Amino acid sequence: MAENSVEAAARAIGRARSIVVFSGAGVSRESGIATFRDPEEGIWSKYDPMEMATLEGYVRDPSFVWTWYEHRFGIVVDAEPNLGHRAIAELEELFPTVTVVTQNIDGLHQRAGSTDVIELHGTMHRYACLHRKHVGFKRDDFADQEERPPRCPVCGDLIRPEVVWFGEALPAAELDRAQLRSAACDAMLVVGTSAVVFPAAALPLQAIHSGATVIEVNPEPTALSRQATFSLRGPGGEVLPQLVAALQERRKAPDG
Ligand code: BJW
Repeated sequence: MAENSVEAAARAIGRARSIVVFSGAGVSRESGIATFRDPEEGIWSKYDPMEMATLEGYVRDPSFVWTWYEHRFGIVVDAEPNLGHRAIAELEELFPTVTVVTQNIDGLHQRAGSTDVIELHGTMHRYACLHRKHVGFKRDDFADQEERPPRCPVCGDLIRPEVVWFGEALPAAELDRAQLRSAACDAMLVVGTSAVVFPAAALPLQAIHSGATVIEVNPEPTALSRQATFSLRGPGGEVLPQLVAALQERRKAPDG
């Protein structure tokens, strides 16, 4: 078992060239955005995922689900990237290739300055028609409609957020690229995810299988913890800046 200290983790990845950051809801927790599976405050402790995050649930009660996403959209636009997001963006100054593969739909990695972000579960900043045949709509595209949820300007079907619900395929190009990056990276940071939702949760397993150093950052143990090379226990907003600082120190050292 590796020594689970920030310094030991920084030492292990100091010479890496290609880094993948695989993130989940926990990385945005310190920006005031709820996670899904926290037993008390998680979204799924208050709402039934089969009602709120499936196509069938949306068709059953579009108005209810739309209003819920509008509420969550309001929280996200008022939120700011936190120290964890910013530390992840700073990794681009330390390593030649940094790809952020996120399950989050909030856009906070991009707002923090990360330039290569793969959104595996879509984004709440774009909209699609019900079966995602027509995608990439902005709010302005249906601002003149009174009906809520609005209708697709192309096919007339219900508009929905361009996110991935249970039972739906992940965007193929994004998943392909995430799999390629995960299989080829030297190191992966797994931050703020319970690692239970597939196929996304297979990416760290792919990285481990390919021989990458995998560092988990999470206040709680997860499905992945036993297999990770390092498990750094604590919130992303504390641990990630410490890790970046340790990496910067190593760069300054003569043998770094
Ligand atoms: C902190 C912190 C701090 C707290 N700092 N950390 C194989 C086995 C079993 C089931 C399946 C399987 N393959 C597929 C399935 C079915 C299903 C699935 O995985 N179910 C499992 C739950 C059992 N998967 C799917 O349905 C997927 N689709 C699919 O497989 O399609 C197949 C297909 C192919 C071809 C054609 C058609 C179909 C789709 C999954 C979509 C998930 N969607 C959601 C909602 C998105 C939209 C929205 O937000 O409204 O995505 S569900 C929700 O879970 C959301 C998240 O992205 C995802 C993952 O959650 P995440 O990010 O890990 O959050 P939490 O809350 O679980 O964890 C937070 C963590 O943070 C915790 O560990 C905390 O400790 C930690 N934390 N504070 C750092 N400050």
